[in-house]
Amino acid sequence: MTAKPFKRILLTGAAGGLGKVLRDRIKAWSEVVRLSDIADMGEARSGEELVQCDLSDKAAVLKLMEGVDAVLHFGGISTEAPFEAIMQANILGVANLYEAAHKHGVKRLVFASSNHAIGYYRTTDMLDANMPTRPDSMYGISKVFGEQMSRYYYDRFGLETVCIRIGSSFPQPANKRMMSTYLSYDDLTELLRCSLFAPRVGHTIVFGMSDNDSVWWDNRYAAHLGYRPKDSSSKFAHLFPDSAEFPEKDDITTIYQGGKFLLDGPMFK
Ligand code: NAI
Ligand code: 15L
Repeated sequence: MTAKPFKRILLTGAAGGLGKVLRDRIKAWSEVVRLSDIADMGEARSGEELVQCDLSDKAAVLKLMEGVDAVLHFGGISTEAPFEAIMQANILGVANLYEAAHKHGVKRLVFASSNHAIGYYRTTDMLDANMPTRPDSMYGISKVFGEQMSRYYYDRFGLETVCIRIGSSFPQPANKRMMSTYLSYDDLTELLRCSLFAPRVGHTIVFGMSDNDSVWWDNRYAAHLGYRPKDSSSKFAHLFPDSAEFPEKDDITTIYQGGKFLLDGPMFK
């Protein structure tokens, strides 16, 4: 049997929606896949190690990273939520993750960032990765923090990260907005493969989208990843007939890219 390129890939957030989708898909790349989440992940299957751990627990995250050569970081709070929860999982959690990765000599991370890091741009704007962030929520701010951790750990230690500003990765778009933000599971997997195997990535920001007809994002600064999406939201166009205007006048959930996240926060007790 030919050796797989990685010895041990760590996938955080393995019990979540995308973690469950990725669990089997990433096995071809690594001899062992270490899966982690704060929640139960079921039974370990062949080639898997399961480690239940809270990202905000520094000692546990340091141990989690032992023997890991690459990280796919999908764990954390994935929507707007009370700031205390976001602070623990997405801010302290990401800081713990980077420090542990550095201490254990991990060479590359992929960070599941989000379109909510730039959700306060308009749906009539066209963005590239060099434009300033405009978060639409405390959740979006936590993703900006993660992207800056990537920037800093690369400049300071040469630890490489691809930050994927994922649009909407679900079986199909749930509304007209997601016709622009849709990222199929196959394209997500391909983008992860490109992020792990591109020879040099430094600190890269890429927009995680399929080859959709109507787009708000330009991936010109991530061309070195070699990502070529194969799917498109166009096959779901029949679900959203053109009768409703988009963006709708006075509806900020269609005027701004972040959609309904703009209305959800901030949440302080
Ligand atoms: P999800 O909410 O289904 O999964 C996140 C997982 O993280 C959960 O299993 C949860 O138990 C775990 N988690 C939460 N707090 C934790 C903690 N303190 N310690 C350890 N684990 C913790 O979210 P989903 O949809 O699977 O997204 C995965 C990642 O991708 C998230 O970081 C999310 O922000 C990001 N993303 C997802 C998008 C999508 O369309 N699904 C779009 C943009 C970003
Ligand atoms: C995200 O960042 C969320 O994690 C996901 O649940 C979706 O809401 C997605 O963005 C989106 O904007 O559609």
